[in-house]
Amino acid sequence: MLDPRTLTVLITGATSGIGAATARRFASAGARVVAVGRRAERLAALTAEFGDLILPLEFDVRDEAATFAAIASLPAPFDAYNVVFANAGLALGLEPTHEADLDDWRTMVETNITGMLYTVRATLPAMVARKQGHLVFTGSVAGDFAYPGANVYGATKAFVKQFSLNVWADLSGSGVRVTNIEPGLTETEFSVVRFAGDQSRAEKIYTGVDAMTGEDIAEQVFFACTQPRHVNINRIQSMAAQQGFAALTVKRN
Ligand code: NDP
Ligand code: 8X3
Repeated sequence: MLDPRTLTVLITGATSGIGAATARRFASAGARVVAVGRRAERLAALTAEFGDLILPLEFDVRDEAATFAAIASLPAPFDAYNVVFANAGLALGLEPTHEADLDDWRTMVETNITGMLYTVRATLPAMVARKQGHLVFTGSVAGDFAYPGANVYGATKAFVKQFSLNVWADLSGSGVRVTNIEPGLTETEFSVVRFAGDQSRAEKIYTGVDAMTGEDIAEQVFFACTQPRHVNINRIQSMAAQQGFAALTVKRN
């Protein structure tokens, strides 16, 4: 196992849910963490908790110039990051394709795909040059399995899945590893965001089911990143134990 104290982990979406839990998991184990998000007060809380192990970095992943400038501004020793967790993302709405909001679609594509690509392009060259690193993505079961209302969200996660495999095709043998984490139902702020702040609708998603937590997923990221350097974990797909596959539907006359 790799000593986590040798890791400097850059995490997008570190202000909430899976990213925040992952920041805490690594910092608790003595790793340095570059914590990225837009909500500065959440980043400040992480810094207050872990002190010098955290470097807060505030930018919107959809902003290409801000992303590149923020990464270029990293001071030593945080500039020697050797794990990048491209995790920031969101779902908006659950309407069928013919009723979905075009602005919601645009925001999901710009965050989950385009923003993720900016993060990768801004960080990866340095890890390749150092011949050491690890690129971790947050995909989703929604990238593999269809469900009503997932239309563009699920498609963005299918992009993440195939992109991660293609990046690995480029990088195997380079010293930089690639992993796609593909969670199912995980209780975070995800549903509050999906339903535009409607707390009671969000709560219903997790009612009567023991959903996974951000901490559960953080443990998977930690596992993948602390494997010995000769091991690459390509994908980790997980579901809540009460979750399953929907049967193929038949809409009868
Ligand atoms: P949360 O809503 O709790 O966290 C989302 C994080 O993404 C926040 O830290 C938010 O930070 C950040 N973020 C969103 N948009 C931007 C942006 N434009 N710029 C920078 N940061 C941004 O949800 P989760 O923790 O659940 O989501 C994390 C990832 O996990 C997402 O990619 C999601 O699709 C994926 N996922 C979630 C599952 C679930 O059931 N919860 C299951 C499978 C995958 P801030 O608002 O401060 O900028
Ligand atoms: C989040 C999981 O099933 O809500 O990616 O789409 S799901």
